Amino acid sequence: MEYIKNRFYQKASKWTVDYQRLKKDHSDKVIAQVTIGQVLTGMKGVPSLVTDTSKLDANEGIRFRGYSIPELREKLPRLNKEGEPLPEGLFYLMLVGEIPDRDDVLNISKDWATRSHVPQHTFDVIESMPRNSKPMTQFSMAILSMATESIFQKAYRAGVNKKYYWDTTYEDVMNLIARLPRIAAYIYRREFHNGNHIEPNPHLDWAGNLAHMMGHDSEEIKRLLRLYMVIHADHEGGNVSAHTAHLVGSALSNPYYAYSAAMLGLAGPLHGYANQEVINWIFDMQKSLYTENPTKEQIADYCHKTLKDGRVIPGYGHAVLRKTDPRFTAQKEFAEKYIKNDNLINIVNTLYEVVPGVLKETGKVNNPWPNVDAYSGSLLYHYGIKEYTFYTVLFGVSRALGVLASLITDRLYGMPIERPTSHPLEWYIKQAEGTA
Ligand code: HAX
Repeated sequence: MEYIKNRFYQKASKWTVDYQRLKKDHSDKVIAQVTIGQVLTGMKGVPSLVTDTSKLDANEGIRFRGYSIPELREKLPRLNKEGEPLPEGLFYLMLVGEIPDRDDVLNISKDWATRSHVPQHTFDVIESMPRNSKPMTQFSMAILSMATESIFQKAYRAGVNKKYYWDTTYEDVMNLIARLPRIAAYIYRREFHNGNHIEPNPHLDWAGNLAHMMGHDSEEIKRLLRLYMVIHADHEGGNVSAHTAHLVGSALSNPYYAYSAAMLGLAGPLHGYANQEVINWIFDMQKSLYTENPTKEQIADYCHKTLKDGRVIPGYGHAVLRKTDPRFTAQKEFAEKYIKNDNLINIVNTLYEVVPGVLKETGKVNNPWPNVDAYSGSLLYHYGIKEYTFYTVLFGVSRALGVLASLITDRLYGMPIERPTSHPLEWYIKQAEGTA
């Protein structure tokens, strides 16, 4: 599969020249000012990262190398006419910067199948963890345990020239992505199917094989997981999981370390764990209202109660977006096309009518609209993946595509260790008062 690596290198070498030229000739150019408000609210809007794979617009949502989600669903190769695009194609697009043809995508599927062997000690690490370890803990630990396999780390220790760091990073990234479905499915089957594991099928695509190894072999679930893996793959560079992978990777930690750390960020309830919280919260609502079919008014009351209790409504709001997340819309359209009358999906749709108004009433929520996590759980649940404490792992499998593609370019560009400046609170107070 050398040709994809070579194609990436041809394209990315030109970007590297731009990166180095910008650094050399324009380092003094001022591009933004930073306010105290930005420092105190999570550095929102501070341009400080270089990420080529995707860009998030507050109103329009995500574009991957310039393509919106509807455009990707139209243009990326798929296995059959009716299906969803293969995530392999999105990975190629994010890495190389061009829409791949069908052969490129099938070749990546094959390449990942040949790289997908998970070392036995990784399964042993998973097995050694108590049954009450959260699936995301197991997932992150399993990824970390594979650092023994890092080709980058071995090459670094052997004294490889820094201009070749990207090459072994590429190999690690391809191996790591290839193995994630097996690891995720293993954790799932251990946790929810008495350790009755299912071997991979090397003839299946990456997402199809994940569904197969989880024991959900229908074409419908495979189609859903392909969509799921595409829409969760990247969200520019500043979100917690992407930023963590970049930050840890900037110390030249190997890709297994960087991605294991990223997964611990994704596991937080304000980030990827929100996809579990949504379902949990809806079930709590049904229990507390003694009905499976709450009315619009009951749902609105429950939302008010959640806010009164000092909690967030999961699946709503975003640090950057200011409109309905197109990843939410893609899933809603999928449900409208394929699913007739599902109770949980009906509730998710009613929430969409109710929650934005409730959040607007607070006067403080900057984005009252739903994000990707508001819909995803209800679709998985509908197709029989009901074990919602596992949902963030599926998000984690997908997120690898974007952030690890970025890690390869980080290394090719020769990005330095990341090291922003911090000050004591007193320093900011003096700045505000003009007494510094
Ligand atoms: N419910 C209740 N209050 C909310 C809220 C929500 N869904 N979204 C924001 N707020 C509150 C914030 O907690 C904050 O309150 P305080 O001033 O009292 O601290 C205020 O509104 C302003 O916050 P913001 O500027 O609108 O939002 P942030 O950028 O600080 O946070 C979050 C963005 C996504 C973390 C936030 O909207 C949230 O907590 N949402 C619910 C959890 C969620 O769905 N997370 C997933 C986000 C998408 C993602 O990363 N997926 O992986």
